[in-house]
Amino acid sequence: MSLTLHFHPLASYCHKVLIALYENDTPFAPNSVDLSNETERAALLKLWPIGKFPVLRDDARNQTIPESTVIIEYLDRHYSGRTRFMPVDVDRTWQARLRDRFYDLYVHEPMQKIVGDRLRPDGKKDPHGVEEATARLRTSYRMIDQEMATRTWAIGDEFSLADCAAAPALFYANEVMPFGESHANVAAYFVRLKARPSYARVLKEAEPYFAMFPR
Ligand SMILES: N[C@@H](CCC(=O)N[C@@H](CS)C(=O)NCC(=O)O)C(=O)O
Repeated sequence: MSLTLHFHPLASYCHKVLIALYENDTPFAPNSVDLSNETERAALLKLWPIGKFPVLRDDARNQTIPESTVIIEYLDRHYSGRTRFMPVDVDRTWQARLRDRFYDLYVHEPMQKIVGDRLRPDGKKDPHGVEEATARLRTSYRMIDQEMATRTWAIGDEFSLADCAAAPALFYANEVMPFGESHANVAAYFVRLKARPSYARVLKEAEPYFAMFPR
């Protein structure tokens, strides 16, 4: 098999790439990495010294691709299928990239800040950072709620890279700061995402690991 995905079944950015792989039934070998295992961590660092997953290895093209957004763009170009993640229309392309950046930087990142703080030992917590992250999430929910009032998917009628980014970001953000009844359009969009077979499969496979999530 040409493609290997180095990932963890609970990791949100890995979910983003799994959605893209499952959308098109792209064949790949999954390699689950336990970062607390020194050998497995060293192997990941060898591939990508930053030490974060997902990382895609493509033996057929002799390429190692880190970063979820870049992996999805790579899959779209070299292993394309029925779902295209990057729209062909140039204006739709930048809109997909913008929404992808938005969900990564302004939903996923503050969510990770809040979750990460829960894992910090006493005396090393960062309440000010968590306050800033909470405020950022609040703004993002408001923006998403407005735009999803008239859209099915993140950029309109077609599922794209941006929806792969949105699903795991919203899933875990909702765990740390529920959308609530005041964000009905965010909640309805999230229901659509969860009903998408690719993401439903990701969540099902992650289920046995959810107990590891710091609630
Ligand atoms: N910008 C990266 C972020 C990847 C990332 O934050 N991955 C997390 C898992 S969701 C990770 O590897 N965490 C382990 C660590 O930072 O040590 C991407 O889009 O792939």
